[in-house]
Amino acid sequence: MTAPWAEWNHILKIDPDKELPDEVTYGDLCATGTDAVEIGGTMGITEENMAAVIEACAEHDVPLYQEPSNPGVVVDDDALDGYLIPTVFNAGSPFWITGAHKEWVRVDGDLDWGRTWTEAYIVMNPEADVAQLTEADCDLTADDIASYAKIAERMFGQEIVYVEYSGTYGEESIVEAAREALDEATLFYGGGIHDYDSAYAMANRADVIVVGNLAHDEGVDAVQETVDAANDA
Ligand code: 1GP
Repeated sequence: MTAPWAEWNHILKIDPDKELPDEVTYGDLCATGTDAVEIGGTMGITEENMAAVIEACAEHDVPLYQEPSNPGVVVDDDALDGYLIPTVFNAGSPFWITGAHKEWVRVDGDLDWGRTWTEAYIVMNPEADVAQLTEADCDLTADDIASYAKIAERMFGQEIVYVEYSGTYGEESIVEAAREALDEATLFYGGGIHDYDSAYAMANRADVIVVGNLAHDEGVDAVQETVDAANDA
């Protein structure tokens, strides 16, 4: 079976801890033509705010994934197409590589494995909450990135490699290094995409671009531009 993300160009990531601009609804965002909505964030995430966003998006016709930041916020909901679970390859603490995952399985028992996948994150913006929380080593060269991408795919069988610059626009050469290292895995890029041009540039380098803050800061038209760019690239 082909993985769903093999056909995607664009993901809209909605952070349940952040407000939407006035007049913007989850329905408007789901209707931008994004290929999937991923619900997740690093700080301030609770089962309640996760569930509220899932419920708001579930009425709309868009693939819906939860990206839990820790086992305590996982929501069991049939409206979800699945769970995309981060594992941070350059984390300083093993908790964020396999530890949180082990706890989830220990506490919850049998997961719905048919709907559960991992994303091999390489976190690159040291200022981002995700970098600080996971104590990520972001001082990495293009060779380091290529090597992480390669081991993710070849040694650890990861189907998704995610170059994450959350909050800032990344180095295009770094994303290219990941691209060149991968044969089969799907490359996600996220961070600082804020308009058509930035979306187009990264969509030419990654398989899938992830747009987050823009939805909360600017709203629907800005997100729409990035969907158009991802599909044009
Ligand atoms: C965050 O990669 C996503 O996990 C998107 O980043 O919020 O900077 O768009 P931005």
